[in-house]
Formats: sequence, C-alpha cells, structure tokens
Amino acid sequence: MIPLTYGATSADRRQDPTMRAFRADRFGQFVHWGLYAIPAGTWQGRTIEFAAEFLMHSAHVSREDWAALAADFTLDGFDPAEWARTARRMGARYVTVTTKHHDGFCLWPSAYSDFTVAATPSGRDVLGEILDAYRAEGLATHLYYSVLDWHHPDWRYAIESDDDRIAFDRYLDFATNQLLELAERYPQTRGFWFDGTWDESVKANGRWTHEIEQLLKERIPGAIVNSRLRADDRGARHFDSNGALMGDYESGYERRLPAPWDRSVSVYDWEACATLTQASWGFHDSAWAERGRKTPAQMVEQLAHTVSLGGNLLLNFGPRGDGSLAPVETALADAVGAWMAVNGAAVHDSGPAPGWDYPGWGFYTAPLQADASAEVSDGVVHAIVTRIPVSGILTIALPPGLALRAVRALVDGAETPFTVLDAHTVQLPASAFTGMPTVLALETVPAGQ
Ligand code: JFZ
Repeated sequence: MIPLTYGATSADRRQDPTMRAFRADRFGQFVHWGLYAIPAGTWQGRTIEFAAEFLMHSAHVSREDWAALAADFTLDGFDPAEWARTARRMGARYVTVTTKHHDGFCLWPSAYSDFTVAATPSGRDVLGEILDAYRAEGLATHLYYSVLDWHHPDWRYAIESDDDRIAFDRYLDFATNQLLELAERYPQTRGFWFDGTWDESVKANGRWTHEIEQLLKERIPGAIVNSRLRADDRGARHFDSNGALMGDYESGYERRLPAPWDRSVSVYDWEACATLTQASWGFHDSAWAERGRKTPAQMVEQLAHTVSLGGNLLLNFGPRGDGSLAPVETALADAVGAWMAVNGAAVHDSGPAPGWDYPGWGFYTAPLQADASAEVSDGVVHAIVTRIPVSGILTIALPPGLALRAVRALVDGAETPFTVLDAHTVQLPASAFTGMPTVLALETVPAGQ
C-alpha cells in the first residue's frame, strides 16, 4: 500500500439512503445547455464537426467574441417545466444540469463572476428555474461543474512557474467559492458531477479535489460526488494509486460501456453518460451531428446493458439556443418513455442478476436486494431481449439450483410457454418483434419443487 493523504476515503460502497436512492434510480437525464447552444456548432459560416460545447476552443473564438453571445441568450423558447415533464415521461428519475461548462458561462447569477445569466437580457436565475421545475416533477437534481475554465484569467493547464501556482491557487479559491455558493443557493442538490479535471494543474492539486468533496458533503449531507473530480497525492485520477475508487461512483464510461460479460465493474457504483447525437453534448445544428443520432431502441439497449452491470445511465439532451427542446429529442424521450411505462420494472430499482451469466441475446436484471451480497438471484429476474436470434428461440441457462416456473411478457402479462431440453428454451411471442426490446419476467423457484 502506498501511503496517501488524499486517496480514497472509503473502501466500501455507500449504503446511506441518498446513495441507495441514486443507485435505484438507474436512469438520469443529462442537460448540456449554455451559450454554445446559440452558434450550435457553426462560427462565421464554418461548421466544425466536433462537440458544439467546444466551439469557442475549436473555432479559436476570443473571450470577448464568445462573451458577446450573452446578448443573444434571450430564453425565447425556454420552458423548463416542459424539459422536466419530458424527462419524467421518459422515465428519468434525476437530472444533471451544466451549471458552468468549459467556456465559463454560469447559468446562475454567481457573485464571483460577471460572465453569468445576470449579464443576459432576462437576468433570470435560469439554473434555479430549471432545478425547481425538475423537482416539481419529482426528479432529483445534480449539478455539473467544469473545473476547466476558458474564460477565467487564472485558469492554468499546468503549473510551470511560481506565477502559475499563485494564479491557479486563486482560481481554485474562485471554484471553491462558486461551488459553496451553488450548495448554499440550491441546498436540495443531491449530487455534484465534476468535469474538466484532467489537466496537469488539477492533477497537481489532489488535495483540493479531496477538500472540496469533503466541504460540499459538510454543506449538503449525503451529497453524491463523481470520481471524475478526484486526483490523489500523486495525480492518479478516478482510482487512487492503490487502485481504490475515489468519490462515490465511477464516472469514466463516456459514450462507451463495459463489455456486457464484465462483472468486475459491478463491485462499485458507476454511471455512464451517453450522447444522442454523433458526439456532441451541446446542441449541434448540423448534418454531422445527426448522422450518428441514436434510435430509441439503441438507447434502451444501452440502458439495459448498463443496469445489468450495476450502473446508472445519464442520457444527454442539448436544448437549443432559445431554450426549446429539439423535436427529435422530445420524440426520442417519448419513445423511450413509452417503453419504460411498460418495462420500467426491469430498470428502476434493479441491478445485476447475481449468478445469471450474460446470455448474448440481451441482458438480465434483477430487483435490487436489501442484501446486495446475495450470490444468486431467485424470484423474478427480468430478461431484456435486445438481439433476437433468427430462430426466435431464446436459450435460458439458469443458475444451478433454480428452476423456471413461468415466463411472462411485461408488455401484456401473457404467459409464454417454454420447453426444457438440455437447457430451458423459450419461443418468443409475436409481441417480441416490435423493433423495441422485449422484457420477459422469469419466475424461478428452487429446483425440485
Ligand atoms: C467532457 C466534456 O469535455 C464534454 O464537453 C462533456 O461535458 C462531457 C460530458 O464531458 O468530455 C469528456 C470527458 C472525458 C472523456 C471524454 C470526453 N473520457 O474520459 O473519455
């Protein structure tokens, strides 16, 4: 063991009510919204085929020119109640909102910056309105905060001189002030999602990452913090130099997921995040962004995949510059929501099915047990069928000691006959061939009963 002062603070996963609720939620909505939604990937007629929220950087826009966008942040189509209803209908149980992205623009009227919504025509506390709207729909709220800041003069990528160190220390004080301000203004916040922490300057300040996590947890007891914030004494990130997870859950799976048979991730909490477009988090108004747009079936497959391995999925939406949701994203939310309305029991309050091996044709999930150490899931296990074999027949390899009692499709409750050959096989019902994943509830009993 390498002795560390700022390494992992606990070897075990949290089991307090806030963390259990977050774990049981499984499905969250990510919202990336800021000034970058106005140019939406195009600057002075040139479309940059890269994430819209990076445009200031990728189109080499000066601080002044970028800051001038604030005058166009007019909220003409901004209806946070509509965002929140869309998220609830989709089946999301929490939202993570960008309070400040890399460009430094703050969605709340921060006392520590003049580059905020207070300098836009409406002057409104946009963040506060968003958070209130989601809570009114029953969703928990988490705050995304980029430590990387292209606007602040004291930001440094690396510390190469005393001047850099002095400037960056000032920068970290600024970030601390802003984060404590957020905690004070929005005390119902359930978690903080840190980003922009990969530079040498932050890695050389593992102490700050440790201290801000502790400070926020003092101000908001139970607050949940992602691993991406953290660096240890030696600059190791996410996992400390001894391999222990820092923060409350791992947050490195971004636009990718662990291999479906890889249960090694299920020993800790984790959350993946995914874009609906090609690779843009902010609204990108271009054929490029549309080219890779995901379908509802793909998103449901990612959700099933994630839950089967004990993770949460944060599905990103990028509202447009006027604050309205793009119709294509609303349509996707509604399609996912229609699926969740029928099949949500396989996602919410669910997790891996211990003892049930990855079946190839989809994913198994099981209701979260009070006792997370169970070795085999009995009772009901959900089979989320995402890849129907051409035979239309599923092979179900039961864990030793269990027998199948009944198979029911969640869509209509109809019992689906199955045969027991060398393994259990199930002929899929016609209702399975809809283009969306089918969920079968497998009712098991101890073998021999
Ligand atoms: C970051 C941001 O730069 C991006 O704009 C967005 O907010 C996203 C959620 O987070 O992007 C990353 C961060 C980490 C990885 C990739 C993109 N990574 O670990 O592969």
